[in-house]
Amino acid sequence: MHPERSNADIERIADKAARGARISPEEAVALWNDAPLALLGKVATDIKRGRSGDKVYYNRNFHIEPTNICLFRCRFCSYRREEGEEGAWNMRLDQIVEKARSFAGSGVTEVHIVGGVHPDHDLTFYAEMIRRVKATLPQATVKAFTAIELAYMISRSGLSLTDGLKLLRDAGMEAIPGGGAEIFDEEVRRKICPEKGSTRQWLEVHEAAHGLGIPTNATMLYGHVENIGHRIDHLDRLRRLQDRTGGFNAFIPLKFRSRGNDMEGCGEVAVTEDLRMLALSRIYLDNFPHIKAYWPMYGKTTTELALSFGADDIDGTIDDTTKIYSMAGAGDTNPAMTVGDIERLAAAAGYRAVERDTFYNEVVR
Ligand code: V47
Repeated sequence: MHPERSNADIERIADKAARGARISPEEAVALWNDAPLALLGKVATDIKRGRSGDKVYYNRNFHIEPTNICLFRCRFCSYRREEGEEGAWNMRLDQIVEKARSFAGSGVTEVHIVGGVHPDHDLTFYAEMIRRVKATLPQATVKAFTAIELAYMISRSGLSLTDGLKLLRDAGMEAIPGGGAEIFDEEVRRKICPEKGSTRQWLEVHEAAHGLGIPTNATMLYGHVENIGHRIDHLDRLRRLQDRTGGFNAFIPLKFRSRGNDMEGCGEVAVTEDLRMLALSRIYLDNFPHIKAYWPMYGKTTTELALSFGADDIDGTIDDTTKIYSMAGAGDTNPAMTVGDIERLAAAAGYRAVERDTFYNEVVR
C-alpha cells in the first residue's frame, strides 16, 4: 500500500467506478497497486452486469492466417519465419479460397484474416483475397488485417489511408481486428518490436476506419518488459480515441506467452495478474462496450475465471485455425470449442452464452 493512501481512498475510487464514473490514470494506478483482487472483481462485475446482465458473448468463427513470413522481427513473436525457412508458409489465393470453402454450410458468421506482413503482396492482392473469401462465404463477415498490415499495404499502394480502406471495404472488409497495438509507449515499443509500424500509424488506421463506419477492436500485449504506467497509458490513449469516434467494439488484453520467442526470459505473469488486468480494463475503459477474454490465449480455465472479472466476450469456436498462440505455448495446441463447450464454460461461471455476430447483434437460429 502507498504510505499516504488509506483503505478509505481505495473504497472511494472503487465506489466511483462502480457508479459508472470515469476514473483518472492516477486512480487506476492506485487501484492496481492497492485494491484487493476480490474488490476489483466485484467492481468490474457490477459494471459488466449493468451493461450485459448475465450474457457472455461468443461467435462461430474461424481464422485464415495467409502467411507467417513477415518483414518485421517482433521479439515477442513465436510465429514469424523467414522465406524458405522450415515452418514458413505462404498460401496462394486458391488455397485461401479452399480454406473458406471448407466452412461453407457450417454456420460461421465471421472469418478473421490476419498474418505476417509479407513483402511481396500488395493492396490488389489483399482486395482480391477479401473479394474471393466473401464470394465463397457470403453469409460471413470478413474481419481482416491488423492496422500494421493495413498501414503497410495502403502506404505501398500510394493511396491515402481513407481511400485504401474504402477500396478494401468495397471488396468486402467489414470490420478490423485489434492486433498490432502491442504497447503504445514508444520506448517500450522500441524494445519489443522496433521495426514494426508505429503507435501513431495504429491509431490513425483505427481512426480512419471509424470515420468510414468500419468497426474495430483494440488489443494490448502485456506482461513482458512494460510496467503498470505503460499499460494505463495504453488504455488511456484508447479511451481518448473512443471518446472521439465511438468506433471500437471490444478491448482484448493479450497476455504475453513466452515459448519460442526472443523474450522467453521475461517469463509469464501470474493468473491473478491476468484477472487484475481484465478488471482494470473494464473499469478504466468506460466507453468500450465489450471486454474480450480471448480463450485461445488464456486457456479455458482462466477464461472461465475471467467472466468474474469484467469480461463479457470470449471470442468464438475457432475450429483449430489459429497458430499465433499455440506456437507461443498458450492454451491448447489445436484450439477449438463447440457451441456446447462454450455454453458449458459460461454456465460453470454463472453466465449464459449468447451467440453474436461481428457487430454484437444476437444471432437467432
Ligand atoms: O498483435 C503475438 C499477439 C496479436 C504473442 O480483434 C502474442 O477480435 C501473446 O490481435 N504472446 C494478434 N500474444 C492477434 C490479435 C487478436 C486475437 C484475437 C482476437 C482479435 C480481435 C485480435 O497477437 C499481435 C500480438 O499482440 N501476440 N505473439 C505472444 N507470444
